[in-house]
Amino acid sequence: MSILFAILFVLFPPEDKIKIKDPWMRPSSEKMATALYFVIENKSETADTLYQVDSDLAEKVEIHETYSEGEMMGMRKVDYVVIAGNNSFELKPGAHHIMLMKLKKDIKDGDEGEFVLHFKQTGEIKITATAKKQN
Ligand SMILES: [Cu+2]
Repeated sequence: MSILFAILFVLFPPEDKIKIKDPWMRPSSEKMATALYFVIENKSETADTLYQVDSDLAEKVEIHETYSEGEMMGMRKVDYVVIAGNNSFELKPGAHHIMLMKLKKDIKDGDEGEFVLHFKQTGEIKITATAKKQN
């Protein structure tokens, strides 16, 4: 790191515009699916968009929403979620979630998993989620 850059970094630390709170996932088994949840806080004036999530835990990772049609509840893939400026967005059971499909290994209560969240404005954010049974 150059000295100039180091000085600039101290004077103007990068702002934490997007914060991820309370990431957790449900325990599950190899080859099965599970879901990841967290709260996205957007501290900036500008809206941001989560459009991709990467994980080594599963062969396929998608952003899902839950919907109801009459008595039927289902879930489906969405391309992104938008977090409005100065607002937060909660991924939670019965609502939006990150779907992990075809797990490469068992996820037991207390296990941790790393994820990379991709935002249009903020770029990449790495998080660690802990597996726990629903509270
Ligand atoms: Cu789903």
